[in-house]
Amino acid sequence: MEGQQTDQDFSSRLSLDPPVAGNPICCDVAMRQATEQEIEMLKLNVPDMTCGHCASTVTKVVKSVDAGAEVTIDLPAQTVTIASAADAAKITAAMDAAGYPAKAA
Ligand SMILES: [Cu+2]
Repeated sequence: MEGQQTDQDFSSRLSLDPPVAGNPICCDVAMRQATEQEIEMLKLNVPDMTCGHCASTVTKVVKSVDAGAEVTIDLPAQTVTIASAADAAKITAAMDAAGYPAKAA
């Protein structure tokens, strides 16, 4: 019977799709909004970055501006590649203040 079939489909769909504890809809929306922000790739030349300690300081400085930033450091080339939704000027200003002036690579 057609009605019965529909009921079965509905209940099996429910059992396959339980509500996920700790992951309410509101968080899902927040996540989606975060990923929809414009992520810009920023490649900077940081001549004062000379060792691993500098590299970790630079990473911390960038992450203090945008905790979600992806920071890739090429120490021999003294470049930092940053994927961030934050304003590039804010990032370079923070690096400057920390003693690591940067310019576009
Ligand atoms: Cu250093």
